[in-house]
Amino acid sequence: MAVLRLILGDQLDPHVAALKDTDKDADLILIAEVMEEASYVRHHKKKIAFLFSAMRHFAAELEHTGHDVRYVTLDAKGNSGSLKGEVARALTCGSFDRLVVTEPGEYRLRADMETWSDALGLPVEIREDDRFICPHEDFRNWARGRQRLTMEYFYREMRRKTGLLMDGDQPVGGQWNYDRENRKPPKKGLSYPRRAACRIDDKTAEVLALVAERFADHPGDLEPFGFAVTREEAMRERDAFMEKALPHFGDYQDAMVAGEPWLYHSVLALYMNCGLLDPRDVCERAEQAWRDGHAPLNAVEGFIRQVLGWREYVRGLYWLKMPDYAESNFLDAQRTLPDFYWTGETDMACLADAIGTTLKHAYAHHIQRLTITGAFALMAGIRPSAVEAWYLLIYADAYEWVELPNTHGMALFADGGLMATKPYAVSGSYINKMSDYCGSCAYNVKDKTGKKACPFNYLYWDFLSRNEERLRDNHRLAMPYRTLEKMDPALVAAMRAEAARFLDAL
Ligand code: FAD
Ligand code: DLZ
Ligand code: SF4
Repeated sequence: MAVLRLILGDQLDPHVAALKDTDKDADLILIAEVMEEASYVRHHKKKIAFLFSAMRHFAAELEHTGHDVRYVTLDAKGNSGSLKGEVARALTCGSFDRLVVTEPGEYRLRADMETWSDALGLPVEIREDDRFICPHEDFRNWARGRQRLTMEYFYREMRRKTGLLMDGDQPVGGQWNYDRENRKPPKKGLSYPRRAACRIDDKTAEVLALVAERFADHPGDLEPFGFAVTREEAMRERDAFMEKALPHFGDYQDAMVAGEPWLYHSVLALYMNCGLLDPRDVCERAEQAWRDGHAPLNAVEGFIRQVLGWREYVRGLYWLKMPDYAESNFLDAQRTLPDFYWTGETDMACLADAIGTTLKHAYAHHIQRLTITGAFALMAGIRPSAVEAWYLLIYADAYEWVELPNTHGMALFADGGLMATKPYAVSGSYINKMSDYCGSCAYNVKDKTGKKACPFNYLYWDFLSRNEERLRDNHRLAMPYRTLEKMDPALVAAMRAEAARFLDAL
């Protein structure tokens, strides 16, 4: 009997679990553009266009290799609007003895799928997603009995397990971590590798027209559109990164430069997350670049730590802690998200650049997400669910398994420190050190009070003061709390008043 195999928009890999034992002569592969997935949050237009075009190209890739594919476009006649509805419609096209899917990356959809067997009246097999390097069971075993789930120890275990950057049982170069050599401020006159825009073929052009018409009210710029949408193009992007940007990846990992969205970052998360690139292969190629003498160890180790360490770690944490994880609000943050997150219109130059880039490209690099948009939301006390919805819909690489721990845990400290050892609150001086933003800002980064004072300054001290009871015992905040104690109480009161005025006006 035939098997119906459902492939989701972020599972565009011919080796994905649901396709492992496909009988090309009997089975049917279903891929569907559905309104439910495209609008459960108001995804950035470019994110929808990227996925729809990549889905259409993947269907063609499967057909080309002899698979029978049922591809449902968003505007196809009879499109039911939901994945379950499309499975139900596909089941009427033949005689199937079961549905096979790869587990989705979001809890809401996984929970829904658990009900499909009863609703559809046939067995539904949900297979583990082995595109991730750390299976659920291994992560659970690692986490069991640990008081703190420290990423660094997880990462070392992953290095040992995969043999990446290992010399027998020791890390190559004698150290696990080269961060001390990384994270330099941007130098004046640095030139950044140019990113080649991929060509717009007929499929992408059709999708762009569809998205312009059907998702006009979603945020973000649709064009210019330059993302890779085929495996081949994504591999070219991967190779260009390894050649041109990886050698400096570590050095300038935390740098921010106005008008330079990519710097030396890979811009590969969107391709790994939707299945166009394989994270193992990406790590192995980065290691090879070091072995070939093309990129230094601090850059390659820094990059592999992000993919093998952070990426696998947040995914493990998500599935270990969901669904309760999303519910906590350790700092009791209740404010609504400011309007400028949707427009980029603010006279704070750092936020204007990070949000402007985001709206234009559906991309911002990590340190902008963490220390600009994230730190502002943390210090302003924005409600976690509102911030999380924004991050989930606005980035082309965003799915809840990776977005939620990063936002809820790392940026907002809403989990009370399960993921991050301290809240990533930052004052203007940190932003000034790591970027060129402050020079062209309407505010003065040196001032703590007054009309021209940098909001990140008074928000920083107000945040620490406001949350003293909750955060005082965090040993990583001992120094700032000692500084706060020694500050002139009149200055603290003035900064808190400034912060209250600023927040009320948001
Ligand atoms: P690079 O800087 O080139 O890093 C290399 C790769 O490492 C990335 O492609 C990514 O796969 C991985 N990586 C790096 N940091 C992390 C991390 N903290 N967690 C998981 N993987 C990581 N990443 C997403 O893929 N999707 C998200 O929705 C997402 N939301 C985020 C929200 C917040 C608040 C923060 C602080 C971070 C978020 N990240 C997310 C992590 C990180 O910012 C992005 O992976 C990265 O910016 C993507 O750009 P890049 O491919 O150029 O990454
Ligand atoms: C993000 C997304 C969008 C915009 N549209 C679709 C779609 O039409 N069909 C589909 O199968 N998947 C889509 N996706 C990706 C899913 O939302 C993703 O598979 C789940 O969130 C689980 O990670
Ligand atoms: Fe941002 Fe303050 Fe610098 Fe302006 S002065 S760019 S608000 S950190």
